[in-house]
Amino acid sequence: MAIVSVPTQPYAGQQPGTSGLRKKVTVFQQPDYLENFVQSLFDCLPNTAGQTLVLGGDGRFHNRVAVQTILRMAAAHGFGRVLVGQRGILSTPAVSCVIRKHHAYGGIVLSASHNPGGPDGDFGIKYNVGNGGPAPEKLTEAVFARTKEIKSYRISDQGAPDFDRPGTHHLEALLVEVIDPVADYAALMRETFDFDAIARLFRSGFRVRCDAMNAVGGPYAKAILEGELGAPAGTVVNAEPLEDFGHLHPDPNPVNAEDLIAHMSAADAPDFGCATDGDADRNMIVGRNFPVAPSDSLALLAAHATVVPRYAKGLAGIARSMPTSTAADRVAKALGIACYETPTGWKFFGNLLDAGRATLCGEESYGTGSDHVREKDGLWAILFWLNVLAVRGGSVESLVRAHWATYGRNYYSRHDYEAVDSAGASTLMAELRAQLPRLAGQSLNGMPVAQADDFAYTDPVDGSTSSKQGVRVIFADGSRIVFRLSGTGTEGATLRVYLEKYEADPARQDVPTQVALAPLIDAARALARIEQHTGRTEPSVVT
Ligand code: VG1
Ligand code: CO
Repeated sequence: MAIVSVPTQPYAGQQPGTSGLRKKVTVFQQPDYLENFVQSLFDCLPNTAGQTLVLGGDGRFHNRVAVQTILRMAAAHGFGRVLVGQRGILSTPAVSCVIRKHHAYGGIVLSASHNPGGPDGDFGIKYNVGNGGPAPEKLTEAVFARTKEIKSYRISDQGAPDFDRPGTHHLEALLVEVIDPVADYAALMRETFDFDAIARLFRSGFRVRCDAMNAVGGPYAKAILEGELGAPAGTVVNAEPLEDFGHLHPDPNPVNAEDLIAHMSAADAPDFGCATDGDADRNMIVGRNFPVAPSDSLALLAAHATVVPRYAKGLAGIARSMPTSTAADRVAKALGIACYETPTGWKFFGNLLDAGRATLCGEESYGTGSDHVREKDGLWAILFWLNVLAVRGGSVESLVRAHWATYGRNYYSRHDYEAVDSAGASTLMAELRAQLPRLAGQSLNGMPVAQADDFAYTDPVDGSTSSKQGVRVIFADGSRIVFRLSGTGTEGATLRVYLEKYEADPARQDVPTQVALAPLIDAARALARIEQHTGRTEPSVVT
């Protein structure tokens, strides 16, 4: 058995986006495509000799092949140990948890998250650093630069060991430990939440429907909700991770999780509905006939955080991504704690969490998390809600309405124009940017603009800067329109338009969201000339 050096040619465009390198499966199946990227990554990681790497994925098509390749490459690179999830399975938050608990050097997550899977779907690879969080931009840019000049990669010519059963194997000098994907994560949840209170809630007859969408959240939700907390068998549905997610699109929003929405609108609806995405870092919360906006969820969890044992002493601060609604800012203000506004993507929360400046973080895209790991965490958010409901009583809807009555309601929606022509989308953004200097002081659709800019961020901890993170138009009453292009799509470009309007008066908090936002929607379409640039009169997805 030997380590061999294989000559290779660079591939163009191996550029990590918002959340790792994400491409069609067919792209990843090209000869040496994954190998080139992994070698480029390893080349950018200093002092890995003898270190521990964590490895797993969401079980989608190509996951197993990729695990085998990466094990053989880790063995050729001098790592001491790889902790690999049994059957190649580890959710994104579980990778983060395992890295931290075992003081690993870093970890690799094989997932294209909420993108569709299967042979015609997407695949992805993300690298997480020693704090358990996504690689910072400095590292992902270095890896991309390296992919352009790679000439060879190193790999063991030995076959990868069996990772379907627990056990320990040697591959060259590398120790491969097959770990239970759930155990460390379940232990962390047990330390975080009041499991007795949640178990009592289930014993009282409280009914939950948890839709894992045939993705990686299933084993975690089954073990914890049904196994540990005593929820009846069948509480978790679509619980087996399938290579093609059973043709579901594991993107938990009211559009893609329509089956859950239908169950939650039925006459005999359960008390609480929830879903997780492909890699189980996202969550959707639904009450009876009542989907909760992710931005509201972050604000509400922050407001009730002290009922959770881990946060009993209060929060250090809250962080949200820029397009996320300002509902959390109002809670932070009331609590007298800091609120940070970061660019889109979880990597920007890492420093704030490490420095103890923020405890809870969230994004409008169904992502919520805290300092318990360095990723957003779907099941954690579900358990947080159950803990709050168990202690506070009431229903999902009554909790949200009480929140609005106290803090006001931030009407919120995101309009996605998916798979549009890339050149048109770039021109649209360029035209918007060109208009920025003269927008402030003007009125759009009768609404005076207070501020218009291209969001730039300086990390308060390490001083690093990120510019061009999204065009935002802020109106005099605090309403906002944000425009940005997605960094996770694999077809053409996706334009995201984020819309937000604040309403303090409880008598006006019950308008349908799209109606409440209509003047902003019209203003956004006209300002960005969306139809002219994309050819679309309507968004493809509204959440
Ligand atoms: C999207 C979301 C962003 C999220 C990212 C990764 O990015 O908008 O909030 O952090 O996906 O989520 P973009 O660039 O397409 O807007 V996941 O669940 O893929 O790790
Ligand atoms: Co995800």
